[in-house]
Amino acid sequence: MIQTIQTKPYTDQKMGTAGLRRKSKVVMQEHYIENFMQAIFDVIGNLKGKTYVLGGDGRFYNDIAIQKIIKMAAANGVTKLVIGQNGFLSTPASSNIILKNHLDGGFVLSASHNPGGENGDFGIKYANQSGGQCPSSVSDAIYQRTLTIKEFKICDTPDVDLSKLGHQELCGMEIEVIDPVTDYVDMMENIFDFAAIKKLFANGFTMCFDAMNAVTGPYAKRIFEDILGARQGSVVNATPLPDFGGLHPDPNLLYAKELVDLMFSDKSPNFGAANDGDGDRNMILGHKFFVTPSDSLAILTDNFDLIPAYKNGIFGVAKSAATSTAVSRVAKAHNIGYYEVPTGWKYFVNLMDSKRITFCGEESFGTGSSHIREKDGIWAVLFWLNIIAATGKSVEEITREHWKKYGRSYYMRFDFEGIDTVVADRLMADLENKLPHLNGKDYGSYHITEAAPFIYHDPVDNSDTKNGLIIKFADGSRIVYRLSGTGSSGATLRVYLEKYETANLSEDPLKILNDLLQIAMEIAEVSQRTGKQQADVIT
Ligand code: VG1
Ligand code: CO
Repeated sequence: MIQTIQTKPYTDQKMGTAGLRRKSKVVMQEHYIENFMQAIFDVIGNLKGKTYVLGGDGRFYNDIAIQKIIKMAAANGVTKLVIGQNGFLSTPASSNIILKNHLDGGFVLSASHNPGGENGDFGIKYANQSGGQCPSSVSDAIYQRTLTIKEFKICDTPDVDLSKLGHQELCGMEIEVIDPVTDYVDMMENIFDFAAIKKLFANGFTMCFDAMNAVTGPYAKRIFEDILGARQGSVVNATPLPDFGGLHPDPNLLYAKELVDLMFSDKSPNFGAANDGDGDRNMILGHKFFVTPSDSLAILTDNFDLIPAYKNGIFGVAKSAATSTAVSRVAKAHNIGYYEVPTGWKYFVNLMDSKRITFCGEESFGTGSSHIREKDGIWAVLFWLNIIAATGKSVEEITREHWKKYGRSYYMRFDFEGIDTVVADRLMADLENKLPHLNGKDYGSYHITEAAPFIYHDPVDNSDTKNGLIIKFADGSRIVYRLSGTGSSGATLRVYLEKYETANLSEDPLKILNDLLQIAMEIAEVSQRTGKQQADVIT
């Protein structure tokens, strides 16, 4: 029943910021998934005795890819797979299952916040026993293996019925189909004060959670409506659909438009939130009010003592270099450790495992803690609800009080998409060469104090990673440039801007950051090189 099938290597199977992410049509090519999975199995080596978790965000091709992976795992000698019912599992739920059951790792079939469908994107994230995505040393070895792959192993059997909960067997491998929601809900109940949040809803508090037709619908319905008592219908777009119902499941001001329009209307609910395709990202909104992810991380960290699971104290906090420095001031005030890492959640894993940090976050709508080794969308929403329940304050009041106490980091990200990769690579290389000459230069009232690539030295495994270029100014302002590692075609240049203010706390961020934007465009010659006068996406 086990077949060995000859294959030819693909040369484009290098993982990016978060696993392998490609156009669906690329992934649908003959043996594409098979080659990639065989390379992973080959690099892991002896699979006897090993158990992995498997599931996805339900996007187009999830059902086909999952059957291929099951049959290949069996043929390669994996002892057991734990699979979410109907092939569904959010990224945070998957990480929890690995940690809770001490599994050897897992696979999440998702291109996260990228659009789905036949003309959209597909992806695979590979986590190891840490519960987080494998480190670069492992993904590099897997990529090398994909370049020389000649054959793969697969069981020639009918498809597995993934709708049926419980145990089955395939080619000598054990399969356990589980409810994807239960364990995750248990974990959340053990972290937050559910009684206080229940009381909040019982007293008439209203919310809208937009699951964007992706994987978090069933989790959100169970937690917010069934358990916490938010009124029925509080969770919208709650059924996972293969094409996300045409939505782009990226929870930001541009793509979560339905929710944003509602929250900025006169009759908005008290609280609004959205998650991305695989449930690891979050956006937080109040009535006519948006919380930047960088501020959210700072606010959650500052309020750790309101949450049952953290009230006895936290280790440090970490952020990606591109994220605003808002949380650094909170870390200083609470006298806890503070780390800046490259973009990508895998860089937080060593810091959590070594108890250096409890909380971490990225500007890209990702926040999380050491309860798992991925960012966690619903966790962030519950954290906000718990703070609101404990303080009786609104999202806007909580945020404004935070700014009053710590000052405000005005922050925006500008994405220039679909750039020719050669043009983008040259822009970054030329800019890097120019950086040493920028030190000490003045642009209007902005004085450059430091211009250098961002290099991270991991204190645990001693690896060094270069990620992006940073220009710092005398007043604390920063410009960060980097190329995206999650796109599926062309290059995306991300330009991140930050300016710290202690007095002007209620300005329009674009007004505050406009001079810096012009400086950022000029220094990198963005318009001349890309032909773009302005960014395609601003968040
Ligand atoms: C983007 C974000 C990064 C995030 C990554 C994965 O990467 O900027 O912060 O960790 O997506 O998010 P990049 O390389 O395109 O900037 V998810 O929700 O895909 O797992
Ligand atoms: Co995601």
